[in-house]
Amino acid sequence: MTAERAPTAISSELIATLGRAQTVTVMTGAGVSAESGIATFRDRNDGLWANYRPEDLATPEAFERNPDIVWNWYQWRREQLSLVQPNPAHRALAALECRYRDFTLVTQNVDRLHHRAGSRRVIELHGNIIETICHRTRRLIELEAINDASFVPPRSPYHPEGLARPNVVWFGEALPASALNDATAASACDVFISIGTSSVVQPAASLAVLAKDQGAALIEINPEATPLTGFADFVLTAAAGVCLPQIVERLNRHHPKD
Ligand code: BV8
Repeated sequence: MTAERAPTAISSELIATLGRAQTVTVMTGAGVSAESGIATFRDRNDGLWANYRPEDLATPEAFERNPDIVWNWYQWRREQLSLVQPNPAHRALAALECRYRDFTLVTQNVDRLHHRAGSRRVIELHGNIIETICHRTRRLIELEAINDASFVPPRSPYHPEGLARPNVVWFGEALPASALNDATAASACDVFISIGTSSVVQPAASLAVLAKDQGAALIEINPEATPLTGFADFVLTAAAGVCLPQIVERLNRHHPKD
């Protein structure tokens, strides 16, 4: 456990950097959904799933071995999602998008809370758990159309041995080429803000360093230090739901939208 880091203030230089930026790219991880009550990947799994590590469940091998256990884990996560709302961090990012002609939100999260908060230009690097696909053909499945409760997971209508699975990218699976290409292109920006990610999962974690190598000012927002902290130009040791609304408020005050 890293030592408790004192919260850092939002400097006027950070606000000025965002105020004069033309292109802004944001990368979010599970920490942005933490204040909605969604456990992060590196939080301990509670209750029902306490004996499992996400890395052991979010893989094609785990699904081949125990499709019912993996399916039920995602059903539990979908249920958790149906009970929560976007938090002030999600809403602040939707407001930030309106300030810039060229703003891209790249997320590792699969919960679609950015969409529910009103963000429009969202690149989902790891898919989403709202949609269901056939694990053999990868065709989208309308779950309602096949909700045959006698099978867990439901059988796919598209392949005799097909099973329903969430439309996420599992560890060991390739990211959607179009999403990765668009996110890589968006790393060429004036400011890159990395929020609520442990910066461990690849290739997502390399985008922040790529942005910095191309001349972007790099901001990290996270209550804890990560492998990215040493590269960042600005480090905000804070919860996203606390500091993002403050950033938006100060930008609107000192750099009103033209
Ligand atoms: C691939 C969907 C290749 C599933 C997820 C180098 C290059 C390429 C690959 C690798 C590589 N090294 C290793 C790999 C393999 C692997 C990998 O990265 N492993 C890690 C564990 C080392 N990568 C892959 O397998 C990727 N695929 O590379 O394929 C390939 C190419 C061709 C053909 C075949 C294969 C696929 C990775 C995608 C995995 N899927 N999600 C699901 O969700 O069920 S990743 C999963 O982790 C989530 O999406 C999550 O978002 C993501 C990253 O974690 P974080 O978001 O950072 O969450 P975490 O809990 O770790 O951290 C939360 C942070 O928030 C903390 O820092 C905390 O301090 C902070 N926080 C807490 N509260 C707050 C907060 N911050 C702000 N405010 C708060 N209130």
